[in-house]
Amino acid sequence: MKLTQAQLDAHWMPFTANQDFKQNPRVIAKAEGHYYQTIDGEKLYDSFSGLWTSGLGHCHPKIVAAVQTQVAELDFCMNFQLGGDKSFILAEKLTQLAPTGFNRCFFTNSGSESADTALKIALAYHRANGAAERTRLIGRERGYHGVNFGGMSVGGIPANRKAFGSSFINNVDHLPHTHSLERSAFSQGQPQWGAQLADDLERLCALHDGGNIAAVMVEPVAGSTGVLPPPIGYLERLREICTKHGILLIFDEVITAFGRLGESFGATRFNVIPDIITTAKGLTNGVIPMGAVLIRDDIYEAFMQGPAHLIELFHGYTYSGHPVAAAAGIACMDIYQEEGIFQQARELESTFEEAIHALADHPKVIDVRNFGLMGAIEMAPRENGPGMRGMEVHKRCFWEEQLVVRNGMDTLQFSPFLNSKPEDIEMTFETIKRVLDKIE
Ligand code: PXG
Repeated sequence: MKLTQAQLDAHWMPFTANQDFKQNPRVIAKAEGHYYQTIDGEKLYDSFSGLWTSGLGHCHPKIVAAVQTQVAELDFCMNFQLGGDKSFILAEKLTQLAPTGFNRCFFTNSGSESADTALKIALAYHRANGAAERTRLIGRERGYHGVNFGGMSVGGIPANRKAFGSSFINNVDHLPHTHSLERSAFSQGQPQWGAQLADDLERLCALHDGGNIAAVMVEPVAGSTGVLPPPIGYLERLREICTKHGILLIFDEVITAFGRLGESFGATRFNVIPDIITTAKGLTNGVIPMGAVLIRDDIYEAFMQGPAHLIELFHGYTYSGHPVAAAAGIACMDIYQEEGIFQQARELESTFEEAIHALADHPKVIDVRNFGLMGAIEMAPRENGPGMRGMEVHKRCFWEEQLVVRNGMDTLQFSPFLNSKPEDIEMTFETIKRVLDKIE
């Protein structure tokens, strides 16, 4: 069924060029496995697994069944001073998957809420621990931690700062981002250059006194700003400096958790263990919105010292631990384990790396980056319009090649399914090459 113009116009779409979209809308009606189906019945391969969300493929029958059963059994439950059974079951499964010592989990509904929850826990932890002066937060240029005020402030997205920066939270500083076209373009995996950029944290500790800093938040691999793998040794150095100054290290693993890096978490892949981990997306395979913040035991314990009848952390969402989302999460954790999904993803890495780097010598391409099953192809911007080339690739792939491709300005981003067929990964980049050859 076609949508009417009134229906299209009524929806103010997120992170979308609404005026352009509504002239020629790209509307999806169904999905199955690795394919979308448009409202006109056209089948399209999804090279972005949803929005980094759906690594197991769309409409996975086991998740669908779990959701269907749950919604008929317990649709909603007040989660304050009461609790639906499924959230506890999921919490235990998550903590079993998490690095050793992370035995506590706080539920949210999105990556943005996970980021703000983690920042609030960090601030409240220091206060509970007798260090209320630790209030400064450190993020990183090109960091993305969602759209709420905490995450935007700690994030390093220029467009957010331009539009909303006047109302950001105080006491935030930023480390430099780690990307250098001059020094590390076309790196396969982690760049050799750049570990020393972590030393900027020492400079900030000298400036503000490390004892005033609450937390540092980074993505182990920056995702939405174009896939920036950490230079070799960089995360280790951040961990070292945080430990030295008693600063909490928060990994935003909204993209990197649950197999995207061939392991349960980026933390385990890099063998750098933070103090707090934020997640969302792959937690439910994108089926029902949900996020989770994983917390080290000693941080949780610091809160559990007051009178037993009082609320220890004054925070929560109406839908924290929503039973239907939790049921989807439980099904996902079971599938990840039973089907050996993280191992499958790990085994696809070399195919992916080879296929994406085949575009490296294309004249329009100025960088190719990859780590795990995250990848980006950066194209030179057109002189008369940065972002136009990327958008044209997205549209041509959609209309002419039956391929959904994500672009952020002139950078194409790839998030193949964790259970992709190798030939589909190869097809994706052959298609991209064909389109790059065609466009200006
Ligand atoms: N942290 C990270 C690392 C993310 O990637 C969020 C937090 C926010 O999550 P929610 O669920 O509130 O959107 C994200 C979201 C892209 C793209 O094109 C990625 C995201 C959002 C929009 C675009 O890569 N990731």
